[in-house]
Amino acid sequence: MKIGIVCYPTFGGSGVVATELGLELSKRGHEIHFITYNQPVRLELLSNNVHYHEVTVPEYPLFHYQPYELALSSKLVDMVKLHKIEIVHVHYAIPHAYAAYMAKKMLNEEGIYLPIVTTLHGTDITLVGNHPFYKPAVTFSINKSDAVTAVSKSLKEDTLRLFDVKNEIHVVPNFIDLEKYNHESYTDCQRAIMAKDDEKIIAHISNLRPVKRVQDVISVFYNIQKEMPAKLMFIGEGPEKERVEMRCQELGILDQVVFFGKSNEIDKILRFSDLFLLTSETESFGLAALEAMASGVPVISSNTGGIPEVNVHGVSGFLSNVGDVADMTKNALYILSDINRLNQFKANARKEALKFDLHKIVPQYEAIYEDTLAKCLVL
Ligand code: GMT
Repeated sequence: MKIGIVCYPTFGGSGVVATELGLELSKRGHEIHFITYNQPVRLELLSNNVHYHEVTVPEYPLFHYQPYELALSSKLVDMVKLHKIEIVHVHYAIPHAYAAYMAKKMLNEEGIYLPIVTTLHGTDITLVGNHPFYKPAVTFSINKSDAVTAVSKSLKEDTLRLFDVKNEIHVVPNFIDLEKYNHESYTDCQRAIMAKDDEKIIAHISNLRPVKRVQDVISVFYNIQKEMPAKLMFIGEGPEKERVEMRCQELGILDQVVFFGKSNEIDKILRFSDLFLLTSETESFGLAALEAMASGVPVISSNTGGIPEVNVHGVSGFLSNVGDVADMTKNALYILSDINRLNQFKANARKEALKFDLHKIVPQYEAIYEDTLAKCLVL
């Protein structure tokens, strides 16, 4: 199949999933066309089967806001015609599903039918999409898609509760390339760069938006390091970073926290981590928790949204109510304080991650594309 993929090209989870999906589909023989405003961060190599088409929005003094949707829908029309793209898969409803629908209508005028698959990722439904400014357009775009998927059961339920959706929503969970997190080649001397032998390594990865409640990460880590030597690997950039740095300084733990910024070496950092913290207010899936689990890192998380579908309480880690720092600390210390118990949780985490093996999940998307194309041919 010739498949167009529209996504945010950033470090956010939806962009990562879209990129990994495109790469795996290309290995499975499909021709993939990424259409977005930058080359996706995890898309290192382009090949015969993987193409990238940049959407540019020309500056004009009259524009107070640059009309990205307009540029995207025009680019989609051009690329579909030029490369004979058969189906477009958009990740994150805003504004991608809307722009794809406009492209579809334009192509219809020329007798070309373009099926659209929309994947809902989380904040496009639970935070931003639900805002009255966007809700009518998001509802419309979901209902006009030829197929809709959500990355967890919880997100499907949220979508049905918050929007007047007429379409069926298929749950296709996020996935992981387990090979990438199989770290036989990394040596212990690389651990020494991050921490001393007796220090436990705690990790957090996010885009540091308020929804991630990163101050809770700092509070839990502060409590842990009072009980045992520990270091915090803090990975990501975002609006909360400065406040986090200031708080670490106030608490006197700045030298125990390593700020990595945006990193392409997450797998290496996770390889040596003992515990992963995900304290979000809301989280439709929690891809970062799955990446940690695939690396054999147990997860201490909040029990919100789709996280319980990934992190299994008492098996791969523990779940606590949002903001319950005391319970998160108790659970973290329970895992970290006994080496046999820690090793058991590490093994469990890796085992739970196997459920999300990309070889099991990617064929589900292929089946949706095939069904959608077949359905559209009949129309
Ligand atoms: O919240 C983020 O970190 C970014 C956001 C995105 O769309 O880029 O993540 C959402 O999609 C991810 C991939 O499906 C999910 O793993 C995240 O849980 C989800 N974030 C939220 O729901 C807050």
